[in-house]
Amino acid sequence: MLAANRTQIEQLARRLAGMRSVCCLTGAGISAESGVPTFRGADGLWRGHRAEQVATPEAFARDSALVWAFYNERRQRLLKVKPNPAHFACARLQRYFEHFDLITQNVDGLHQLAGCADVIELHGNIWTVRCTECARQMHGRCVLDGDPVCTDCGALLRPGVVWFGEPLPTSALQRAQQALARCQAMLVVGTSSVVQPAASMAGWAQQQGAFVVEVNIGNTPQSDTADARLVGPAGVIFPQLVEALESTQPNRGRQH
Ligand code: BV8
Ligand code: ZN
Repeated sequence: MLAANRTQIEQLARRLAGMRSVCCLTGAGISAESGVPTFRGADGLWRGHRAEQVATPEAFARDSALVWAFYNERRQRLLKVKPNPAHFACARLQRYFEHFDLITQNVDGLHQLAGCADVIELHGNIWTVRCTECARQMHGRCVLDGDPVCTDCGALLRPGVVWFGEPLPTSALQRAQQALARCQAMLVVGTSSVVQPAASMAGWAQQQGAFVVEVNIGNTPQSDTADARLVGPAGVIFPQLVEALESTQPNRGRQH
């Protein structure tokens, strides 16, 4: 598979340059160059467990200490990582287009650290915890000790992420659907396109006429249906795409 070349990137930039509304769906691959392990890549196992086995309500009911160990280890690692050029390129795209909706499956908060606003977090955020009994919710970039309990009611706290088998937050899903309905192009970046309902979103966008571009280092179930593909690491390709866009119409940028 040939890596994307400059000509492909410039061709795509010319096509996107005149658009007003673009959306972007990101997955674990966009954080890979920050040193964050992906879910299904070679580094996707945690102590022999797959995420699907640990990131479930059943696993938490069965062994909350094991699940908290999984999340605390990820928190520990995430405290040390920084956004990479792909995250910063997303923030520049948000300033370039009149409407640029960023939808992410990631829970690492790196898009926000890179300056992206109004990030639509389909699967929640690893820095949020919520009470298993009352409505208490807290957010903080730190590692928690053991099984953390609620300061209001004393019940066990859980990670504020969406586990397998749990519905996505209604507000995030509605915002994503609005973004998909209005976008003229959709960039699908660094996702294996296997987790539902995120994996169906590019098809929804395409049905209403959006031009779908996949940015990935490999093949996915999405690859054959995408209208264009840029093969290679997002941290290399995305900044090149932004530079090509900005050189086609340098004075673009949303009027804040
Ligand atoms: C739900 C939070 C319904 C936790 C995560 C059909 C329809 C509907 C549901 C299902 C269905 N079939 C099965 C289901 C259930 C399930 C599902 O989809 N299972 C899969 C495994 C088949 N879906 C759900 O349970 C969802 N809920 O549908 O609810 C419902 C309704 C009402 C009432 C009850 C239930 C909830 C899913 C959310 C799960 N939570 N995360 C946590 O993070 O701890 S999902 C998890 O996977 C992460 O969020 C991750 O982002 C996401 C997707 O993975 P990817 O991001 O794509 O990462 P992956 O490693 O797979 O791939 C990385 C890609 O990057 C690769 O392609 C690689 O080539 C590429 N790459 C690597 N490096 C780079 C790169 N690309 C570019 N540059 C690089 N440098
Ligand atoms: Zn509580």
